[in-house]
Amino acid sequence: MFVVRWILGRIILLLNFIFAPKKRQRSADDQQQVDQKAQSLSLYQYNACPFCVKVRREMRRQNVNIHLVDAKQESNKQELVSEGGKLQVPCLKINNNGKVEWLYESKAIMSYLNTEFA
Ligand SMILES: N[C@@H](CCC(=O)N[C@@H](CS)C(=O)NCC(=O)O)C(=O)O
Repeated sequence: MFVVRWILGRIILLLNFIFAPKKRQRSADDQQQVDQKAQSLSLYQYNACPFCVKVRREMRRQNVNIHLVDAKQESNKQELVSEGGKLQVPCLKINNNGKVEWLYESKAIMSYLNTEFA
């Protein structure tokens, strides 16, 4: 089972690489604003999880550089469970001027990115 999942994960990563979406273009000023806004966000994720790949593709589409946190690493995993509430990726950590919100579900995260950055 582990091997099958590993192989499927590599196939997803390969397809994602080959069919990478086109990055949205902005003026340098607009991009700087987007980059600044994105500093308040972190995406807890696994590299080969299909739901995480979907969100990362949306990030690329929107040209938003969000800090990626590997939730396989024990300390990150513990932080996600204790502060977010459960071990599920992708999860977007949103820091609203010190008020932290944990957004689960790939669809909800993609819709958040669309609303905030489109
Ligand atoms: N409905 C969720 C599904 C997310 C999901 O199933 N994530 C899996 C990884 S692909 C997970 O977090 N599993 C928990 C674990 O690995 O312990 C979404 O769309 O984000």
